[in-house]
Amino acid sequence: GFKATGVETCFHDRHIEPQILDGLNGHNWSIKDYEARGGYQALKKVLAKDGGAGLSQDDMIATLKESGLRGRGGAGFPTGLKWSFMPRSFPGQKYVVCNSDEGEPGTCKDRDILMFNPHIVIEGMIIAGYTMGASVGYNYIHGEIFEVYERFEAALEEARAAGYLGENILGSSLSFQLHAHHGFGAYICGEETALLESLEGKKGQPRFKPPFPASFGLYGKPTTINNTETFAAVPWIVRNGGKAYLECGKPNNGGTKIYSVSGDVQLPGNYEVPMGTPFAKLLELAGGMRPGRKLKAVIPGGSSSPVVPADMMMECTMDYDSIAKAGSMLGSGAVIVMDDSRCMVESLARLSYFYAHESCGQCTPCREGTGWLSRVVHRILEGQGRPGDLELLDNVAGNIQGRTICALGDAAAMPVRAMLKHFRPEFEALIAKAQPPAPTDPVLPGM
Ligand code: L3W
Ligand code: SF4
Repeated sequence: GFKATGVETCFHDRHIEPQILDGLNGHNWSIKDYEARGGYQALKKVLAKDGGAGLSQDDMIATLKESGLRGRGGAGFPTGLKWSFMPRSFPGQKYVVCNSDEGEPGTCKDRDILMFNPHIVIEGMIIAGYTMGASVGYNYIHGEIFEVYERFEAALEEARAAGYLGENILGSSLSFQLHAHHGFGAYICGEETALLESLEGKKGQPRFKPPFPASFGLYGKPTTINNTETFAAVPWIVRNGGKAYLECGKPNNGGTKIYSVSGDVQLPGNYEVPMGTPFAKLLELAGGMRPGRKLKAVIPGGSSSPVVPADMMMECTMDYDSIAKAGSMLGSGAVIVMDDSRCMVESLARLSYFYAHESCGQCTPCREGTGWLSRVVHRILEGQGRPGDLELLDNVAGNIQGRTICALGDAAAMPVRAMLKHFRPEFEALIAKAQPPAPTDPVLPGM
């Protein structure tokens, strides 16, 4: 069973309260409960409804830049910088979009944020609308978690009834409409431009970038897209200040981060801990390894991030910079833990099948290459590997990487290369034991 944990945040000698998953600590998701915990105070602070001076759009951008908040969906792009890209003087409609199309294997944090603390996302999005002058927002929710969509719809109803959404919010000049939309489970619709296409009612296929959504987004209008957890971080930052958020984490890696810890641990679940928490500490929070088992490797940031062997991982802290130094990516924070019972060929076979299945087929290197990767890894697993297969895998991966429209191609190629780099002997051993395939045509004696 996967458990949704409130958080156990202790970092060296400091105790840091959960900022996003606080809704799990004996509270419920409703607006009353959220308000009792300080909910919508950030919006009131921005709009100067708390007797304060309010925060201008420039103040908001400066606060976010100071906070060190980086995008929680996978790329880690600085949020303050992204929000500053939105053209201020654009005369037409602008949009704010929340990417809740959580589909990365291993990732299941946005689902819990929306289920247990939906108003924190709504509040973050209203503040985003205010900051960027966008009066309409959409939350695109993964299609396979319909109960989450229903929960978010219910929270929207509450927020409208309380006057936090709609025209003249809390009697101010701010207007912001927010709508929920659910997809149908295609992984590629989590890519921001495919998401926009899907939201427009078209087939979810990525667009070429540039232009980036900030200049050409939804219906061709300036649009800012952030991950659910990124919006959810904003109210705390507004209430406590950018500096306080930065100091929760480490330089260039501000705040807390939710890690979905899965695989061979005793207490799989979502854990919100400060950026820079040692991996060893996170592993301990997740109950450690199963009895009698040793850590073999970790995929630290969802299936798209390269695997890291145990000894390297135990040296890492959980933040963008430390994981990058280990040759991987923090990604969306899905920490897949593998013990010494795992076969790396089997793990890679499952991953490569996923990417072949989810490729949208738009570009040849990805459409054809992901299929080749999957088939070759599967034949090695099934005892049909051939000499030269590992070179073939590396060659195909190299011909995908950097040659596609979107990051799915890289995401399929990088894990293959990392597995071959760190666990090559496992692949070689299976190929050395391989039996030649049974002939498909009957061969008559003497022919
Ligand atoms: C304006 C520029 N905007 C960049 C914006 C851009 C985007 C953000 C990051 O991939 C990764 C991928 C997956 N002017 C800009 C600009 N932007 N330059 O900044 O952009 P980018 O291209 O670095 O990344 P991306 O295409 O958003 C995201 C990896 O995340 N991943 C996937 C996770 C999946 C989930 C999920 O299922 N929920 O999170 C995990 O590792 O492989 O590398 O907004 O527009 N000059
Ligand atoms: Fe589609 Fe793959 Fe090309 Fe992305 S890289 S646009 S998923 S074919």
